[in-house]
Amino acid sequence: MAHRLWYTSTAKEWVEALPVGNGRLGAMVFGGTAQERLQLNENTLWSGGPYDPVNPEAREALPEVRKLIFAGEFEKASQLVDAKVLAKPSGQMAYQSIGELRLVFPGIGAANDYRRDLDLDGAIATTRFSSKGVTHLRELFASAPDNVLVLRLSADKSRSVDVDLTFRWPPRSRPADPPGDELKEADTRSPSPVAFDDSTPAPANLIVRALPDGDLVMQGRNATRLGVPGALTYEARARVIVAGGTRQPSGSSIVVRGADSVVVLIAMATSYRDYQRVDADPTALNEATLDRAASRSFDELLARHQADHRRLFRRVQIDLGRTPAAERPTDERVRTSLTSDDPALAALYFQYGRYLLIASSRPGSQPANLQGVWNDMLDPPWGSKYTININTEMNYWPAEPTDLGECVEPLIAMVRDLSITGAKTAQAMYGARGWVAHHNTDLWRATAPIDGARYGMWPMGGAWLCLHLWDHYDYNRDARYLATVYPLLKGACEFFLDTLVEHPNGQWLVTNPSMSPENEHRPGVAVAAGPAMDNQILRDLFANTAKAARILDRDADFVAALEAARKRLPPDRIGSQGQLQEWLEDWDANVPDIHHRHVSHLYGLYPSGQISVDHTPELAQAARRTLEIRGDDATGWGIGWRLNLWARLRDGEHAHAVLKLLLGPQRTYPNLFDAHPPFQIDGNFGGVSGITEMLLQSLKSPAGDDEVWLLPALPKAWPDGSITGLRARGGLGVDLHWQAGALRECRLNAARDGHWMLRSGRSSLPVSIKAGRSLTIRLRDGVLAAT
Ligand code: FUC
Repeated sequence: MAHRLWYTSTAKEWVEALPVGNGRLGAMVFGGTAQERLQLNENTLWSGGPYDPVNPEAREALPEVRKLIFAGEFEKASQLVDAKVLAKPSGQMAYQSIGELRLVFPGIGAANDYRRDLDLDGAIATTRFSSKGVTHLRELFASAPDNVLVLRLSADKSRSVDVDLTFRWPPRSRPADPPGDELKEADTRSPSPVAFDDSTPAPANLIVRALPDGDLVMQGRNATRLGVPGALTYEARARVIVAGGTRQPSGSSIVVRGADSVVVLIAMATSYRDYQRVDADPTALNEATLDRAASRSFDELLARHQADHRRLFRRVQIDLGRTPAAERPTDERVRTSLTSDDPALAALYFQYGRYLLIASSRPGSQPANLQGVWNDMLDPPWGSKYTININTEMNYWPAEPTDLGECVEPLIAMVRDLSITGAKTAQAMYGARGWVAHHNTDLWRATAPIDGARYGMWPMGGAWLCLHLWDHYDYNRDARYLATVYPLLKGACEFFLDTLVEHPNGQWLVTNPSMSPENEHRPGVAVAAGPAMDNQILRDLFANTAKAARILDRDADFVAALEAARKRLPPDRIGSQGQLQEWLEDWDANVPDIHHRHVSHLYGLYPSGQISVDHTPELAQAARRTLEIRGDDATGWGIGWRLNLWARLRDGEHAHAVLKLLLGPQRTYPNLFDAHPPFQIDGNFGGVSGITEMLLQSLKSPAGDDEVWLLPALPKAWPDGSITGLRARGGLGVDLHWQAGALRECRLNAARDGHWMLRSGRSSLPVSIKAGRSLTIRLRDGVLAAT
């Protein structure tokens, strides 16, 4: 089924422009007619250079901080963390836009029959309009196999393409924000991007020029930030290939006249090799890339790109039904989505999210950051970095279930780096073995706590990321892969074996200092010992690592130590309001913000499966109570998380109401980017996993069996539909078709031998399937049966 975003007018703001990306490179296209902008990104262009911000004073201060926390002196503990424990600098580096390619089309007058669109299946953005009797067509895609952006300008009359091209640095910056706080949307949206903004002077050392041989280049140096000197050089290079017509360099522009068509190949690179080495040669890289790409025709480049994209994208197909609302332009659908009946918008959002993950996270690229790979600023909100107390994890929630496991590779590679930088932090700050990462990281893999005690004093970021390493195994069960990440899991555990401390009750082992991200339990104070989320994450980390050791037949003593520690982690507790307690003490009713966006203590329900309607009904009920008290409305990602949680509670109607909020104009921009606000991509990805969780859940029973829930939270609004190509743990492919609100047929395709417990409503059916075989299941009178 064709999934397209489409519009009848030019983008007026960045959040109306359309994204293309190949993991490494990103571009936003505005669809201007007489003037066009491609806002450009390269995923290693961040400020600063290799640095290690660990504060050596921390080690001495931490025992005192622990004491203060156990004594209930939270304000003092928080002040001591601010004074002695935070990293130096206490902020990290920011992801930078490289700038833009500007195109001016001198011959173009008033445009009619205007349309621009993004075809998610073809991964190509197109602008089409006519002016003075000529129809103009502009196509843009980002090729992973050829590592370039490809733009073609053409017209239906020969010799009709006249264009001046030049590069320009990013047009604007923003004042820095107080860390962690919510931003005002007005501070973060571009004024009128299609009209060029020339207000910012060129950064020092920036060069833009047109070379006589036809390349346009922009070269520069990244920014210094927080005293960390900019250590990267970068280059954007466009090769302008003209059919018919003339091409002339002119100062910092290339001037094309009377062409039949123009193909512009854009390569971008920096001197970044890895988080320690910055000696790559961007010019040599770009020249080689462009020479290779220019040896292929546009059609060949497009065919290679689309084959590559479709290999991933087409694995999953979704149909949630179609109403007349689906005939309208995308921006209108978003504007009216709160009141319209438009199930196809949810399907479009689902496939758009998969498109965005494919476009922002590919083997060899950086992981998707807070904005994927798309950022038009030098100083974007929260540095557009990796916030690993929810946001980065959420980015990867849909990857395994929607069969984009390859896209997780950059995340795994980042954790590998963090295990090295984080080992230094563990040693220097805590005197501990293993490795630790706090609530944020960046291109340079900084791992020490930043921003302030109430945001950063949380040693669990690396441990949470380890769940993704494990899930990548669990969806595929490839022991060779598991052996490659086992040392990372083990190192993450070692840190906690060394730093968990005995609670004054003499029973529990708890984290201290820590916090429940980023919620204050009294005004201005978040530091605490053993918040619920930490215990839940550690239960998963210890159990998964012990399982991995057993599978790999290693480290029996270590497994015993993990199991002993795991038994002493505090259990989840139910508080006086019937809610799941966020902390060891029942503070929930008196916190400054009972509607806080984070729902950290519900990690146990989703993404983890420790809490479930079947196996821990009281805790599931308490989680529901917490969600009711917290309320549905939140930031974009906050709503995205709530969606997944309501799906796990198997409440399809509530999940659907939350999804509507997410798709509403407050939380979704005209280009379907998620609005925190401002734009933050995690909500897009949380939305995809939430829709998936409504249709299929892959869980573990306490005995360790793989349970597969079919249509666990199907809402009335989607009576008929299908989704094919989803994946469940253990290498199981799942296709679902439903009718009149009930399962019609489920086809299971096993990639490896396995046993699964299928569940639907009150019915369950154990199945065993051999690798490469399929099985078809039907629901008859509410009972699952193999056909
Ligand atoms: C966390 C969240 C904020 C924001 C930031 C990037 O600090 O609490 O809402 O998403 O990350």
